[in-house]
Amino acid sequence: MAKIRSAKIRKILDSRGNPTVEVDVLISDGTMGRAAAPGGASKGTFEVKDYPAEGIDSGMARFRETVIPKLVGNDPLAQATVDKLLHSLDGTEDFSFIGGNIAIAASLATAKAAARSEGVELYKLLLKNGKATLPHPLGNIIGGGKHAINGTTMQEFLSLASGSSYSDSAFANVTVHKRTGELLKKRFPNYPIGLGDEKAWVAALDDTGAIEVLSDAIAYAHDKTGISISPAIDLAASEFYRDGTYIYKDRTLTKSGQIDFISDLVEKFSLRIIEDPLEENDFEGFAELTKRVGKKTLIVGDDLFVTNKKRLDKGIKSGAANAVLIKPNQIGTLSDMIETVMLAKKHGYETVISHRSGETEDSTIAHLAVGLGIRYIKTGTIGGERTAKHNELIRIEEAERS
Ligand code: 2PG
Ligand code: MG
Repeated sequence: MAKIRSAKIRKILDSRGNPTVEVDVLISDGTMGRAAAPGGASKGTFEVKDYPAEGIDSGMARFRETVIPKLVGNDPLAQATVDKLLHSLDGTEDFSFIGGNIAIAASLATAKAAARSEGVELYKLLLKNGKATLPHPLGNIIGGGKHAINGTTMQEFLSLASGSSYSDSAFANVTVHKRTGELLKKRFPNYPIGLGDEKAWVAALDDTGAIEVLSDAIAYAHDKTGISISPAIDLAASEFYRDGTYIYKDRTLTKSGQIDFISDLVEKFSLRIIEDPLEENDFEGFAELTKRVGKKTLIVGDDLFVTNKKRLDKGIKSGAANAVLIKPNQIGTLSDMIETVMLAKKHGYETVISHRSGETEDSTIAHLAVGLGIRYIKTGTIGGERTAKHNELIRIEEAERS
């Protein structure tokens, strides 16, 4: 049986230039697994802590001193055992001793090492004997919130392409992105237009204006490609919620005003996916909105559920949302993440795996999407750290066809 021989941790740059971590897990048979953690900007309050309060360096030192010696000797295929070990050596509820980003990098590096050692791709190891299905890409087209300076109030305006292949869908989203750039140039001939953290367009639009431009670009891309494409939004509403109100540049809404506003947007623009339309504590508001528009659209909990099984369970019991966003570093281990995906599936909740706004070239979420049969992947449209995931999915699709 192959065993973990050693592990290494290093500090690397993420796409914003912020420090993040990468872990290598080395196996006795000479193989290795490597995984890097991403970083969020609009983080949910209930996520595990990405690093200890003392900082990334102290998390790395604790990992070297406390975790690596105990990882050595474990079977890399025993993912649950390794993940339990990470929890017990950390010793806190929220990974605040070693840091959730360090835990997830170690957990995913172990999974990748196990796959290497078995001579298979990670998605195959996770699939076991199941059939591989590629997800649908959800690409960020226009951005604001915490991902852009002076952008829209809502964080993301996305395009969801459902072509007959992953590759066609990813390129259809690119067509929407390119067309949006042209439309913005026409609309603001005398203003500079740029890209935000996830390479979505940033312009002087209000939120409804952004959905209008997105819808025009989608209509154009549909005509060009013949692929069915729908608009979607991630409000990241906790970021503009203050004292019971949602504060936009052009309006301030109460909770019921917010629910009406979103319901109207669903009707008017046929939005297919709406993420975090209400603040992260408002299970009741999520339930009300789900009752109103949940038959037509997916209401996704990101900051609401933070990939946490207990919070998802609370949502299921109260009818809050009908889909969950899955971000591995929100919960800290692959085993925890899988439990949340399984719980969602058991109760008919849709699953959307997601990048973070600060990313690396690591493409593990592409494998998790296919390996766990996750229906959608939100991982940007363009930009190297985003295309790393698309291109890996294109490779997986090719391997599954041949
Ligand atoms: C989100 C994510 C990714 P962040 O809110 O869904 O788009 O943003 O990583 O900043 O939390
Ligand atoms: Mg979100």
